[in-house]
Amino acid sequence: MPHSSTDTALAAKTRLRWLDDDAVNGEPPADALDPMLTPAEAFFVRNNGDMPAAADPKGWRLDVTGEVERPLSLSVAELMQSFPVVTITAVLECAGNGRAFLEPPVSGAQWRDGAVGCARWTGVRMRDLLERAGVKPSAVYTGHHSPDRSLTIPDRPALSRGIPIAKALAPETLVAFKMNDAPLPRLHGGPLRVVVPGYPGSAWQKWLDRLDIRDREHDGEKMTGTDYRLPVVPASPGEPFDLASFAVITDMPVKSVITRPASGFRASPDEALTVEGWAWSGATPVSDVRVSADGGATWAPARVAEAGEAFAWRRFSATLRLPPGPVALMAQARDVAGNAQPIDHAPWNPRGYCNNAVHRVAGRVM
Ligand SMILES: Nc1nc2c(c(=O)[nH]1)N[C@H]1C(S)=C(S)[C@@H](COP(=O)(O)O)O[C@H]1N2
Ligand SMILES: [Mo]
Repeated sequence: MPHSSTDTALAAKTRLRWLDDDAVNGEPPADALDPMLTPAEAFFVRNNGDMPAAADPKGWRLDVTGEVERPLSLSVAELMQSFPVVTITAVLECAGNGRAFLEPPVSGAQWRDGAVGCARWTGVRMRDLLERAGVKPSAVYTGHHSPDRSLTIPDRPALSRGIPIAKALAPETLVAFKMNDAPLPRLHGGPLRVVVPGYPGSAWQKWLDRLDIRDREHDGEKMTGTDYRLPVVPASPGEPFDLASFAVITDMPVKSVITRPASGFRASPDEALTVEGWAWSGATPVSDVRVSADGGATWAPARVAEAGEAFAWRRFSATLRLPPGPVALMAQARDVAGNAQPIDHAPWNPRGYCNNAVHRVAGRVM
């Protein structure tokens, strides 16, 4: 890994492949995503800049500022004691997951399939904080702030994003201090991070120390230009594009990942092969999943576990009998609005976001 750190938290990330990047960025292989709750050693890490030095949760404060009647300043202990504590199981996916498969390629962290995970997030509702502060009618957006800094431009924030006020007030949006029932690790934003189920990972600000309420769409670091924005009309590689036609990504597309068998598997023609994995989406629920072992010529419906929590991923599995030879397994999920994962290519965009093309796992029946 590029970070010759003795940091035990990094060393414990045994399933991550570290990307060639100055910031700490790493993802697991798809088969490491097999458990319902992604274990710490396999949960991807995405940093846009440096990381705050080991933060002492005792000294940490969260300020609520901007378009509110009563600005707040709370310690982590006060936050935990002053509001109802809730736990939500939700998928966290980086908008750049799958970027490595875009054609033609685009620059940026070359995530393959693993910049996604599912965890139990425990914290307080952002809504409760904002009700305590008294949101003014002028409020339209949040601005999230944290102390991590850009690695290239001194003193500039690494990232400062926000969400529409309606999502900030939605019951699933949290300021979290636990992940999978353990104190939120520093690598994942401890002591406090934003949890915005259904939104791209960039909205899930880590090391949150200020929640600023804005009277316009937030214009913090990586909120403008092509950053975490998609063209609302199709874009073509090499052609000029009009920034005015780009909109902030506020929803993640339907997607799935095959976690079993693992890439490079060997199976016997005498035994049925079970193909399993996870399907998830943003605001529009998953409806069904189908699998193919012949490049999409034929498909078999997968069994999909009943919907549990709205933003958790759902298990799918299908049992196939395959003749000897090389196989490429594919899974295609669809949402209740009829949007299906593209078989070959998701719409190209200049920054390579939201590539939800089907996942392929190659192996051999012999
Ligand atoms: N302060 C801060 N928060 C951040 C980031 C960052 O660079 N700095 N990266 C964001 C992005 S782009 C993603 S995908 C998620 C990744 O969360 P994780 O590292 O816990 O997996 O954190 C988000 N929150
Ligand atoms: Mo991200």
